[in-house]
Amino acid sequence: MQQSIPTIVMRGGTSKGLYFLQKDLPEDVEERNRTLLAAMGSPDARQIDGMGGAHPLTSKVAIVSPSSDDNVDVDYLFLQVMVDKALVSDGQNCGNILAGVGQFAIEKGLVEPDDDVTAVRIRMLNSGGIAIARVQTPGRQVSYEGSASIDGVPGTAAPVMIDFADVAGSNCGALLPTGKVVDEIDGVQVTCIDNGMPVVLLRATDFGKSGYEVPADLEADDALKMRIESIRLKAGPMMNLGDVAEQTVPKMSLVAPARHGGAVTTRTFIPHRVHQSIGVLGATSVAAACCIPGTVAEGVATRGDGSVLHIEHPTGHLTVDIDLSENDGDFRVSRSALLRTARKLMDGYVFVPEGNA
Ligand code: NQM
Repeated sequence: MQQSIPTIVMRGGTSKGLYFLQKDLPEDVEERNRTLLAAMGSPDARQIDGMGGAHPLTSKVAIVSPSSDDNVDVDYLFLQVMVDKALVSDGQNCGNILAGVGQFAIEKGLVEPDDDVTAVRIRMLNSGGIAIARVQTPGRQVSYEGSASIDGVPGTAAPVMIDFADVAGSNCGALLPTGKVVDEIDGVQVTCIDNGMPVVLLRATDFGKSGYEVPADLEADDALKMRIESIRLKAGPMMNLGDVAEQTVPKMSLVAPARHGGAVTTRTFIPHRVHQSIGVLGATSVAAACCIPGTVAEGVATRGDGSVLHIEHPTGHLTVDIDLSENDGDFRVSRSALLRTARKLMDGYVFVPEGNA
């Protein structure tokens, strides 16, 4: 007999995943991971026997639970289910999937909706830090429809404003985990940064690239991928992440001058496939690097006077509002905020074969 597990399938930002209540999944972590691999159809490049969409951006899981922390409403654990490996990783956060957590928590009765807009305070278990997601709840019902659009998603939907208060250094211990604005790895200048996501910035031109290539062309370049992976494996320990061979961080962002009026253009390895846009916290980390003098973004990025930066990516741009200040060479990010949308796609049960749950 197959096992049925309640789940909501949600598009969160430019990603898609299964959202679960923690109580509906096995408590034992190995058993839970086996269940999630079976639910997604991993390991298999096509994920043909499961719900996964054969790409890391569509093989994601959110686990939501009531929080023991009185300052927040719910806890959110993000899990990346590898597509072609029997591996489930809690080693990174995901701001796109985060965009659907508030709606899920309200739908499942974990948060009482206010009239009009409900601010859901979410503790992010992977990295620490709190996010506030403002969910549209006219008449105290979650509304998914609206006029907000985000690049990388067709059409429009209800806006979800997300505010991050204290995510700098949440994965690596410091905004600039190596203590420097620039390091040299394999003879290439890099900037290692963590404003919510560990990211290594690299100048596209240092790899003979324009930075405007389509993701498929970068993914087809084996020599480029080997160079980037070699740098990533060395950057991991330098960023206090240890051995990152089996981890999905740090992300590797090639940067080039913006072409559409934004601050900078990115092509981001996450870390082996190239993102069709850019991760939410990936973008807040790139935005922070653009605001700090002396990083590899200097001379590449153009930063206006205000706090708003448009981070360009293969399918448009992601706008980040960032408050970054300097005190005696110490950089502090007091707030990063951005707009996302999310949409409920299916509410029901996922079935996994007996022996996997
Ligand atoms: O950086 C993909 C995504 C992400 C992560 C990845 C994300 C973030 O777009 O906050 O959202 O970098 O693995 O879902």
